[in-house]
Amino acid sequence: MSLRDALRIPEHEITPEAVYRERRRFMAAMAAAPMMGLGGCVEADPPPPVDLRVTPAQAREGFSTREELTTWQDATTYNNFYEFGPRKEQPSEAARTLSADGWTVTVGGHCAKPGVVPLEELLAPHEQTERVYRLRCVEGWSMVIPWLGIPLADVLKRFEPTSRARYVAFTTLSAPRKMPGMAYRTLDWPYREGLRIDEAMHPLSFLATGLYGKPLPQQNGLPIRLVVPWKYGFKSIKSIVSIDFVEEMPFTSWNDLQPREYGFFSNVNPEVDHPRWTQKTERRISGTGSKLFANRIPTLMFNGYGEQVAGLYAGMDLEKWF
Ligand SMILES: Nc1nc2c(c(=O)[nH]1)N[C@H]1C(S)=C(S)[C@@H](COP(=O)(O)O)O[C@H]1N2
Ligand SMILES: [Mo]
Repeated sequence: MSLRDALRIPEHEITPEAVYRERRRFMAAMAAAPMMGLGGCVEADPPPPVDLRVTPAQAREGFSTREELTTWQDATTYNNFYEFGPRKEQPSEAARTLSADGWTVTVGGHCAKPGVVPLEELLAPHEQTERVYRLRCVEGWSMVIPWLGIPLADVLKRFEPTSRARYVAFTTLSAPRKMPGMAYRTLDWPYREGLRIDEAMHPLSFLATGLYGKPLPQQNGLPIRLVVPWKYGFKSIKSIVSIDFVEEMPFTSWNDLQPREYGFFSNVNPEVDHPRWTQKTERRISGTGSKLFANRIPTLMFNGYGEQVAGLYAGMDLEKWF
């Protein structure tokens, strides 16, 4: 089976970048664009999730944006994927060592249907849809990318998590011989990330299989990665090989490296600065201009997805739980 078959990307949804741009210029012309601390700790448990209801209409509002897209070129050559090295150009310049062939995802923990699932089987029951999301890196740059994929909740529900599943932990492939950056002890490999169960089940949380209608290139997290658009980019873990339903807040790589800099939640928040970078503004990498002179724009609370997600954190002190 070809990767395209495995990913079930419908041919008519493969839109060349030029067509995307045209379509979006048209949309922009049709409608006036709607404008859209430190000291946290992980020893204690955060308040339990509230019962958030997101209406389908509210959710759909978050599924796209009229902002100018980041080019395919920039989205696939300016990457953070430390397993291929710490510099932005390294992931795209690395040898093409990863392949989706034979890829499996191990699902375990508190769920009724754990198992080792071949990628094709994981994706087969689901329709691929497109989401145009902002992605905001904690380093202060951001992109707008048309992703292809599946709502994360749809995939997770198939494994029937039990009531003890309060968090979901994700792990990236660990293949030191294929991933030269793993020779550096930048992080405690394998790369690991996690979400609270209600965050993982939120309609905006997305399991991406592609961008710009094409399967994910290696540097963007082939063959599946998370996109959690209201959180800093590092929560959007790439090249996932395992998913675990757990009771306790899981280990996460960046939080482990520097807990004062990287909180477990890491919701985009212009009011809580990172010790080394302001989070009040961001350098938007979009369009065909130079990355270096990219527009500086204000960063929005929850990356502009507050209407959809703020309710998840009702009553939580966001300086403590940053
Ligand atoms: N496994 C893994 N996932 C990762 C990273 C990484 O180094 N390793 N970097 C993260 C960071 S810091 C960001 S900003 C995004 C970047 O995603 P993109 O390169 O597709 O834009 O991926 C995230 N996912
Ligand atoms: Mo990032």
